[in-house]
Amino acid sequence: MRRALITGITGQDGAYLSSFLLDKGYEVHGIMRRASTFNTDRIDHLYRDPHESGARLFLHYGDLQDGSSLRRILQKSQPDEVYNLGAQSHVKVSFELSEYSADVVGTGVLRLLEAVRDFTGSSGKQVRVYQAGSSEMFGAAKPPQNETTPFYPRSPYAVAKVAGYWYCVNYREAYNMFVTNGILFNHESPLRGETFVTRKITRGLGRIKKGLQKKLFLGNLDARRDWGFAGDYVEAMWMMLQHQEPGDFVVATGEAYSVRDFLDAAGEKMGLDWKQYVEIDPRYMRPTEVDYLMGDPAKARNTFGWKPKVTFRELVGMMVEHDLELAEQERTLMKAGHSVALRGVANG
Ligand code: NAP
Ligand code: G4F
Repeated sequence: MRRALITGITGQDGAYLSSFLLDKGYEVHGIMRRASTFNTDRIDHLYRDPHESGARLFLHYGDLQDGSSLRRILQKSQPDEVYNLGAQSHVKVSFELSEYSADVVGTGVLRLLEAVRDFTGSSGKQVRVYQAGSSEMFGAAKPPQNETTPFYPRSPYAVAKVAGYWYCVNYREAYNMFVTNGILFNHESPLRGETFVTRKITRGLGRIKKGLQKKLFLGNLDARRDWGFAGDYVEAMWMMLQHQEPGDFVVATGEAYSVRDFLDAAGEKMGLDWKQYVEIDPRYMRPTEVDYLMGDPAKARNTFGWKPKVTFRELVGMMVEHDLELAEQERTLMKAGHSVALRGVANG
């Protein structure tokens, strides 16, 4: 049985990737952070008590800021493949938590690569590493962006991702390690964090539709992104590690839409004129914005045959449906006298 270790298993991609690898017959190990509240909602449905026979998903406390935890977990889990998805992944928040973001997103990659290098040395086991690179690394570079486009990062998060990218290239060349950089453009789903713009929109409009919220406050509506479905993108991560050689691969749909386009599509699907409810709040603007990301995924398509399955409209539709249902559940709880979560406080 092949074994995979995933950092960031409790995040959106971690949940989709775990499910994908379990379906492929893998034993999956995940690194989770200790938190004072439960942070495993996205993977609870995949988890079985390890005392039960047949359990194939195992969770370990660890942190990308703590190299010794990474080393211990590598020894325990003996993985064939490591997927480094852990990150403080919110671009706007990285302007506020800049040193912390640099440490987790940039230096965290170095800690993990060092731990894998030593693990390979002591165990003799060849490990394949996937690094979650980002289209944010292209930042202000002109679209369409591909593997040869020079990076021009525009946030502490993006600068740290560029550092992580180059650590990976360096370890590949210096130690002949199998380390692959995925350069993934934005990918969304009903499991997307609620402070990223797509989910903020489907969640906000869903709550407005059900009478739970009056306004939705957003930032720059003109930014354009290449939005795909997270379920399709985790398949690309896996395909990259099955390819005979490591490399750097852009994963994108090749189409871009503005935040305004997303609002139009979500509003239409909900039967709601979003213009009546959306207001601009400057606190959601970024000190340096990334205006236009649109990827060219030709290399991934030609090298290992990956292409996206879910269209933009289907993606919006699936998120809208999910969040209307969630808002309906909240309304039911409210009617029964329960308090519902305060939204819009987080700086998203
Ligand atoms: P996400 O939902 O924000 O999940 C991030 C994960 O990282 C969570 O499991 C989080 O744990 C964990 N994490 C945070 N700090 C950590 C630390 N110090 N040590 C270990 N784990 C830590 O992000 P995502 O959307 O799944 O993205 C996965 C990866 O792809 C990230 O590296 C992101 O930067 C990158 N990426 C994402 C996209 C996208 O559009 N989604 C595009 C390109 C690249 P908690 O649950 O405890 O917070
Ligand atoms: O949804 P976003 O926060 O995603 P962003 O900044 O593109 O970053 C995401 O994708 C990256 C890949 O390109 C990942 F690496 C990263 O980890 C993350 O997953 O913002 C998208 C756009 C931005 O231009 C932002 O300024 O939407 C604009 N926006 C407008 N109003 C807003 C808002 N973004 C957020 N989060 N909240 C708003 O109210």
